[in-house]
Amino acid sequence: MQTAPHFKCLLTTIESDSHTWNLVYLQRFIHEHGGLAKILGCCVSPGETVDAIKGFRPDLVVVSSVNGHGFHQGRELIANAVQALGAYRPVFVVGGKLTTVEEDNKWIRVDLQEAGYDRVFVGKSAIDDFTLFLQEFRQQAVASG
Ligand code: B12
Repeated sequence: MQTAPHFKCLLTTIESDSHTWNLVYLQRFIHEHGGLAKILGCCVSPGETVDAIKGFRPDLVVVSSVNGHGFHQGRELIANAVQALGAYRPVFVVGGKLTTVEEDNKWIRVDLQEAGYDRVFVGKSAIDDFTLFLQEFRQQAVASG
């Protein structure tokens, strides 16, 4: 039996990224963890993401990128969003293959969290870490009604 989703998620990417199977995968994954995930599309400008956040009012925004430009354009995106959204602030996470040098990904996490993301999921443990994150996110959503 299908249960109603416990939280709303907007699934977006950066302006240069035309990959789509990462988005489809994550949509199914978030659905399996109790969320309703709307895919905005590929090659999305920061302005389009901000407009969609204002319209859809998600609890969670997931930025996924695999083309190697996610680190720089992901920073642009969060800077735009923080400035444009004001007091309304959904949880923002970013992940995927964000640079071409991901062996050393600690600095990527630190930098993007300083830029404004709540969590950054990169490297081999990305999906395992995201699973735990989604389990906690769902529990909090259920607890807050
Ligand atoms: C298919 C593909 C394409 C297709 C995309 C078609 C489509 N409709 O999506 C086409 C041919 C268009 C393409 C183009 C390009 N591609 Co391409 N592509 C691939 C390929 C072969 C598979 C990607 C895929 O669909 N995987 C399946 C999905 C389900 O997995 P995924 O994308 O890896 O996502 C997983 C994780 O990354 C992670 N994840 C992703 N996002 C997030 C977010 C969060 C929050 C979390 C937790 C996890 C997470 O979870 C997903 C599931 O495990 C990969 C190589 C590979 N084998 O991975 C290269 C690859 C992604 N492409 C690459 C490149 C460089 C390009 C091009 C620049 C090539 C070129 N010179 O033109 C262009 C860029 C186009 C653009 N503007 O973005 C590089 C990226 C390099 C990097 N980041 O270091 C890769 C890795 C190939 C390589 N080894 O060099 N590509």
